[in-house]
Amino acid sequence: MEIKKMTTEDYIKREEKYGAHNYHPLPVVLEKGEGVYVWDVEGKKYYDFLSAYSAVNQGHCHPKIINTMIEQAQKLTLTSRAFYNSALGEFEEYITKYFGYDKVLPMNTGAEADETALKLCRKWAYEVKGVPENEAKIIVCDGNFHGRTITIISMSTDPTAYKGFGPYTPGFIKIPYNDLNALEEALQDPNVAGFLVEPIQGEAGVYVPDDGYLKKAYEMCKEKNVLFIADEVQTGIARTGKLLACDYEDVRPDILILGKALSGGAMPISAVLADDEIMLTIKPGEHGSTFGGNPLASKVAIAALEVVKEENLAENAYKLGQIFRDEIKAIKSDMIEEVRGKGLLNAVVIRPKNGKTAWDVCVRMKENGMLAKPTHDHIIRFAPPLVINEEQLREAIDIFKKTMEEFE
Ligand code: IF1
Repeated sequence: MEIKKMTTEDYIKREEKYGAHNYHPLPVVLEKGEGVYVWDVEGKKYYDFLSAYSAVNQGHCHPKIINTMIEQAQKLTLTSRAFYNSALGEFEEYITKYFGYDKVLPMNTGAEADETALKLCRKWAYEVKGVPENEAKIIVCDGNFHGRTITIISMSTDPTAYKGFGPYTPGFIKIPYNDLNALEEALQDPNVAGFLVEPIQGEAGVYVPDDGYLKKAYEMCKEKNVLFIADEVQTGIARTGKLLACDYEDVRPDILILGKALSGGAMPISAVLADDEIMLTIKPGEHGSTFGGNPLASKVAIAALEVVKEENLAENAYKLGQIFRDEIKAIKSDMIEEVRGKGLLNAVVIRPKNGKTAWDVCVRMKENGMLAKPTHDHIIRFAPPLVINEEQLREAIDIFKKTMEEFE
């Protein structure tokens, strides 16, 4: 029998037929990755400028991370937390010293880590702050993205995220992002326990708040005995040119939420960091996860964090991010409306032309050997693995430049 090689079209059709339609991917089918590159099933090579939404900051299949993974996978992968395992404590000590917190609570996905932070905040409100039972409120920002669970979409102001999934979890106050007056007003409520914020709003379209916003917001929270909770799932782990985006303003969140690049993309690993006063309000049996803190994840996360330091990824992101924005701003195209971002988390706002939108730009860019994904119709996010070097970055910028010329 003749075996016919599957085409890109075949792969896409199979997913369409058997998979839920909760995504609309670019028409490219990837099968291999290394560093800043990925290859599709037809052997075509691309620059990856999405990095799995900033999960592969360390580059695809980083040898140190993968070797650690293989080694641990052959030894012990999962015990559940019913027993101790020999790797978890090592991870806990490593990550708490790395970020400077008393304790860590390990989970798997970003959404779970956000949920964990919300539970911690509420528990702290009742046991430490003295908020009356079931009255705690948490302030969140319009345009936020923290994941897909029912409680998290209850905080969302994006109908695509929440519509049709009610009833919603109560207890949230929504205020405009980057608006200190609105925060001041919301903080007047004595039952407010926390302020949950992304230091840069990713999904909303890479919105960078004004300088000083995070610092001032933090100080205002302190004044009212309210926890400052930073969702650094996307911005953390060197993406924005510092280890944490909050580092730009010397803000140390009371609760720090990490995910994505905590594993370098090898597996889902997330974590919540806080000091004892907060973390110890959750007692045995009150929270957890079958996979959270598993030995495989523990070893992989240590390796992934080591790579960030060993390869100076924050410094590289800082330096190359500057070059990226300067070069993109210098491109003469009436389709480029705005360039914004920090480090290697950047967005280009696309002005539609002759009916061509950000989606068409991304499809053409794919044909030219570079992958990025539009968000909200008119924004393209550019977030390459942080192991990218200047020569590779400039080559990718040239691909974007050439692509824009094709729309002239
Ligand atoms: C999808 C965006 C990125 C996040 C922040 C928590 C989570 C995320 C700040 C939840 C997840 C993702 C999920 C992904 C798209 C994506 C995304 F476009 F929505 F904004 F990264 F840019 N906090 N972000 O950004 O983490 O549970 O997914 O592990 O397809 O939904 P998760």
